Amino acid sequence: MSIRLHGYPVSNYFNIARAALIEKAVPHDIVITRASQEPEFLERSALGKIPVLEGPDGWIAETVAILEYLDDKFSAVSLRPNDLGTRAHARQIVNIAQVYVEVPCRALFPGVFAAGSVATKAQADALATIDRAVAAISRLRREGPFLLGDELTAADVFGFFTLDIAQRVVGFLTGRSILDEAGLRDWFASVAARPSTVAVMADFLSFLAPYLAERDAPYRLEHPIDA
Ligand SMILES: N[C@@H](CCC(=O)N[C@@H](CS)C(=O)NCC(=O)O)C(=O)O
Repeated sequence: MSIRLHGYPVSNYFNIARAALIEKAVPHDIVITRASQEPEFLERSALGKIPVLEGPDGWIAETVAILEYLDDKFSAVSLRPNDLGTRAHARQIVNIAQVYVEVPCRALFPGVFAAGSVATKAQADALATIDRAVAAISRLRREGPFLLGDELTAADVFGFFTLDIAQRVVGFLTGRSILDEAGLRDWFASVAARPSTVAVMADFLSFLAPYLAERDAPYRLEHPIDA
């Protein structure tokens, strides 16, 4: 049975899983699906979230689980380094990116990617958590084009699509560039140039415009500090 990735190209998590499939050269199909709480979808994705992967071993949701499954199932190109210390650092960066960048950043989405707002204190707390996490990722970075040196790892794929969204959100709200402040711009450019990223970002941008219009969102694609 072939691999099918269900999700929507505006989703940073969907984009991570999709970029990993491309990097790993795993043949796959994309099924455009929105998150849903319908009973039928909850059978496939227990929280009703996207992405969810359909394959010979069943349905798998949660992006970290999808990435690890793909590396276990299709090991020819691995996004997990062989060196155990490096592997643990890659996992550490993925965790920091998800818990301390993506989650607080998502709390800011209502005032950026929708016509809502976020209380001043909640916004300040989220921004402080994001700043601390981006500084931590920068501190863990090693010399080379990728976060952990010369080899692309899951930390780069997860980090890129997480920091892309965070850069847009923080930039829109404050005018600051977290990539430049953390000295991560050259790393970001290395990952942005990969064919996997180019393909995934092309769909992200074309799906984002109608998504923003649908929600009457204040965010504009041509924001000056966007990558
Ligand atoms: N922890 C999940 C997060 C996935 C997630 O939040 N997906 C969003 C789209 S970017 C979603 O499905 N949101 C709908 C919802 O939360 O009900 C993962 O790693 O895949």
